[in-house]
Amino acid sequence: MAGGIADQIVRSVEGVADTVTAPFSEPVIRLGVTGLSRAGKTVFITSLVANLMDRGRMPQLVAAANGAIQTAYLQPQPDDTLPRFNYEAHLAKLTAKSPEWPQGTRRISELRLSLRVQPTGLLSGLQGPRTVHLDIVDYPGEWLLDLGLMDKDFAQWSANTLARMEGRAEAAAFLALLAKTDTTARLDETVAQDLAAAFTAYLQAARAAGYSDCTPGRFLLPGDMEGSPVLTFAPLPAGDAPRRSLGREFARRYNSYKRNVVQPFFRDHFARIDRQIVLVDVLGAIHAGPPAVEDMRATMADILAAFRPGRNAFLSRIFQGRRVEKILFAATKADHLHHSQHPQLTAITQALLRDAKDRADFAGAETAAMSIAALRTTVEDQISHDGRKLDVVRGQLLEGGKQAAFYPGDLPDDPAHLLGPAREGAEKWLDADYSVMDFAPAPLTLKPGDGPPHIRLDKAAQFLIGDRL
Ligand SMILES: Nc1nc2c(ncn2[C@@H]2O[C@H](COP(=O)(O)OP(=O)(O)OP(=O)(O)O)[C@@H](O)[C@H]2O)c(=O)[nH]1
Ligand SMILES: [Mg+2]
Repeated sequence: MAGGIADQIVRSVEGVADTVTAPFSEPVIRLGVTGLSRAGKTVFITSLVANLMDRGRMPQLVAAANGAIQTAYLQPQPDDTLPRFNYEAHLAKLTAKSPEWPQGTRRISELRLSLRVQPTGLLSGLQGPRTVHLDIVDYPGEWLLDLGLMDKDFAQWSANTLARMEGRAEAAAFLALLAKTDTTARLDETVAQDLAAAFTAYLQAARAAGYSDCTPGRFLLPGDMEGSPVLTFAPLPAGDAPRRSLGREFARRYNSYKRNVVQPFFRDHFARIDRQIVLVDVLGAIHAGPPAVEDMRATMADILAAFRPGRNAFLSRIFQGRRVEKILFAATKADHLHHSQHPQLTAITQALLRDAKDRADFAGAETAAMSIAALRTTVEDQISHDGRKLDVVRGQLLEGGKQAAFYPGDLPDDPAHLLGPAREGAEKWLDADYSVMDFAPAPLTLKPGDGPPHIRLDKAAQFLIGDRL
C-alpha cells in the first residue's frame, strides 16, 4: 500500500523533526521548599502551584506575562516512594467557603507540575512548545541541621551534646536518669527506651525554650520512624563500651541514624535540588523578642551550612560538583504589614542572613532576599491615631472571626537596631513593641484565570525558575 509507505515516511520525518527541535530529554527543575516548622511551606507550595495553573496574578513572572507558558498541569511525580504533596486537599481548605489554614506537615513530600512553554524571542518561529517539569520538594528545615552529625562519631557528638546540656534546666531529668544508668551493663531495651524518651523530652523542651541545637532532627519530627531503634538512643559520657552493652548499642544506633536517616535524605533528595527557597517567619521572631531573633539567626546560619558543599567532605562527595544554583530567602506572611514597611522587613531578613552569607559564598549560588505572602489575608488601609496617619492592614482574626485593623509596630530602617540588641542578649525590645495577629484566610471569589491573592509570589517565581522557562 502506497499510502502506508508515505505515511511511514511522514511519520519518521516527524520523528526526526521531534528529536531535532525538542531537547534530548524534557528539562526538569527541582525546587526545594524548606523552612522551620510553621514558616509557611505548605501554604507557599499550594499557592504557587495554583498561581502557576491560573496565571492572572503573576505579572512579574515574565513567561506568564508574555504568554510563553501555555498551560500548566499536574503530572505523576517521578519518585514513586515519596509521599505526594496533597495539593488538592490544601487548596480546597484554603479556598473553602469558610477557609482554613492547612495542618502542620511532618515529612517530606513532592509534587510535579508540568509547564507547556512556547519559546519567545529569536527562536520562537523555529521551535515548537516544549515541556518543562517543575518538581517541588517540601522538606522540614530541621532536617538540614543533622548535617552537623556527619563528621562526628558517637563519642564526639555525645561530648558536644552533654556539654551543651550542662546548666540547662530542661536537661535536668535526663541527666539525673543518665547518672543512675550503668552504660557498660548489658543492653536492656527498657532502659534504652527510657533514656531515649528522656532525651527526646529534653530536645522538645529545649526547642520550646528557643534553643536551636536540637539534633538529631528526626527525634523531634519522627514521622513513621517513631519508636524504631534508629531513634532510640541518647548521648552517653565517655567510657568503656563492652560488647552487647548499652554503650556499644547506642554508638551503633547513632551510626545507623547517620547511615539510614541522614545520608539518604541528603543523597536522594537534597543533592538533587537545583533551586531552593528558604522561608523564614521573621515577623514571628521579632514579635517573640530578641532571644528568638538571635536564635533564628544562629539556626539559619547552621541550616545554611548545608548550602556550602565545599566545607563538608560528605556533602562534596554526594554533590560531586553539582550545586544549588539559586537560593531565595523569603520573609513570609508579609501581608501582616502595609507595603510601606516591606523594605524594612526585607532589610532585616537580609541582615539576619548576612552572617551565614559572609562565611561563604554558597559555592557560587545566586541568592536574593524578599518579603512575600503566599496567601494574602489582608487589605491595606490608613487610619488616624494620636493625630498621625498610620499605615495598617485589615483582616479577619483567626480567633473570634472579627474584622480588625492592625499595625505591628515601627520596624526600624536600620536592621542593626533589632539585630544588635538581639545579639547582645537583650531580653526585651527597649523602645518598641511588636505584635502579630493571626489572620484567617479571607474567603475568595476568584475571577476565571486568577489564582489566590498573594504578595510577590510572581517575583519569587521569576527569581527561582524564570530563567528556565
Ligand atoms: N497571613 C498569612 N499567614 C500565613 C501565610 N502563610 C502561612 N501563614 C500562617 O502560618 C501558618 C503555617 O503555615 P504552613 O504553610 O502550614 O507552614 P509549614 O512551614 O508548612 O508548617 P509545618 O508543616 O508545621 O512545618 C499558617 O497556619 C498560617 O497561620 C501567609 O501568606 N499569610
Ligand atoms: Mg507544612
